[in-house]
Amino acid sequence: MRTCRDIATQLLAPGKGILAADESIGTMSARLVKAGVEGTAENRRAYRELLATTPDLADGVSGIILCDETLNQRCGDSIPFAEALRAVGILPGIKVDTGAKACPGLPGETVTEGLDGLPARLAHYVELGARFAKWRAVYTITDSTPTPGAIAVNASALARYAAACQEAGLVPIVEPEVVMNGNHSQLRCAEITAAVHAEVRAALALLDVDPAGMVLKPNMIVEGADHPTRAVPADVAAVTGKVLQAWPDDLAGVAFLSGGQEPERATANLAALQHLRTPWPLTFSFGRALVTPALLAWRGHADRYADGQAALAERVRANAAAVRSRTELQRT
Ligand code: 5MM
Repeated sequence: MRTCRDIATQLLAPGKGILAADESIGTMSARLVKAGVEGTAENRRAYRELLATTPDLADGVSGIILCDETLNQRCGDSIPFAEALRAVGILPGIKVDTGAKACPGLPGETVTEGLDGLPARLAHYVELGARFAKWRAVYTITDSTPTPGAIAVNASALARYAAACQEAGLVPIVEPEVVMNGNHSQLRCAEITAAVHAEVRAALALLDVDPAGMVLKPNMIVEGADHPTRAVPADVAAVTGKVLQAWPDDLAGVAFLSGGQEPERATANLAALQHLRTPWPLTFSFGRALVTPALLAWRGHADRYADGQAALAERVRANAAAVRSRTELQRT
């Protein structure tokens, strides 16, 4: 358990966050194609190499979440990705779920799969150099969802994943994501997220998952993407803080997902969250809010490689600065 606690401490190093670059092959290919780049294994590898080799990335990034494909690929000069990251002081992580799949008995809802054979896969990922893992459960808000059944089965799977990770010496990132799709209010997002978290906490406790050896990756509490008004950062922080306060004091830390917010809004909300007095650090584990500007600046052009890296560096700098502001705020 000591190992997980130590790794979690490194992941949550002051002033740093986590880069989620673990899009599945289908998602990554679709995003490349949308940016005008062919969705091939080599282009997915080249794009991840662009991200991972961004100069001074370790100044603001403690860990990068990869997918299975990338963990088995090499940076251009033949070094496996995990080794290349560790050489620059970044912890390699691995997404170990196999995706949100239609849940039998719950029409229109999903359960995240990947538990079959998980201990053996985790042992293999440790051999490949991974030090932490990620599993994402997905909850969609409609008038009738998420149902208690979807909340229960996903919590159970998250807990079994987290317990297996800690037994394997990998820090589990536990990601229950209430997605922004829909026109729901911020209040409804808060109610649903609180219910989801309560079930996840209970499931983790039943399997004796050590809070100090895990990272919670929640959504910020915002209104649905189609809602007519937008909560300002101070409100997002206040409501998110209320939902999070039920987590135990010895939780290693909270690393938010960006969830489809524009990059600047995610950063502004992250900065506002630093005003909360919480027993755990609050940082970022953004995917799209960090990498979309980089992909759009690069678009597969060799002569725009540095532009892509500069775009990522700028988003990392802004989010790391937001997180660092906590130290100053807590001194006052
Ligand atoms: C990077 O995207 C991750 C994997 O997505 P798929 O398996 O669906 O392709 C995703 O889990 C991501 O880590 C989180 O949603 C956080 O990313 P955002 O973009 O919400 O910050």
